[in-house]
Amino acid sequence: MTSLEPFTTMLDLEAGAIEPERKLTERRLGDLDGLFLEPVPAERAGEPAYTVSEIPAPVSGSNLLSSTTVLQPGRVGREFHMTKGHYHEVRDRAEIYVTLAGEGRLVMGTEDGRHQVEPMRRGTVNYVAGRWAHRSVNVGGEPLIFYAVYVADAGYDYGTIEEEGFPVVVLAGDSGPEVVPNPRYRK
Ligand code: PAN
Ligand code: ZN
Repeated sequence: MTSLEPFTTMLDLEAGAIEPERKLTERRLGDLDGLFLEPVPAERAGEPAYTVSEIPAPVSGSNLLSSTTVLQPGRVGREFHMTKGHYHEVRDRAEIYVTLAGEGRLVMGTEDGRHQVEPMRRGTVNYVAGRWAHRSVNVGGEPLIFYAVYVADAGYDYGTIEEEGFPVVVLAGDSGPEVVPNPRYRK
């Protein structure tokens, strides 16, 4: 068993920044090519999409990892900016998302084809149950910022979502965001 000494980190509740910053992952729109219904235009490949700033802990089923995600607003075609989305590699590992700013939708799906979409806005606490793949979608005009806490050995399975997608996608409609069946969903 890997245990830690107690420690404290500052989280900027407005900007999501973690102080001191330890592990920052940056994703650009080009990293998401193939996940949107439309290809990411070559001239937009370098556009920042989101950052994930993690509070590290040794990988084990008894430690907790946490991170803030800052997801920039925008669209590719009619589809809102989103994270790659993943199942946890250890399928039954759950997670909690606390939204600090912005407006989003948390799109979730199971391996047997069910889906659920939950709101994200300042103050929402989304419980992502084990075995549910999850993707955050920024449907607003400001960065969507949320703090996530998860079992440290959860891991990431991105490949299944890259191959199959989620059962639904979130598109900009005439009167706001619309959740519609994913025409490219492959089960
Ligand atoms: C989150 C996500 C983060 C970025 O910390 O990893 O929002 O999304 P992708 O990992 O799908 O690119 C989380 O769900 N961790 O388990
Ligand atoms: Zn996760």
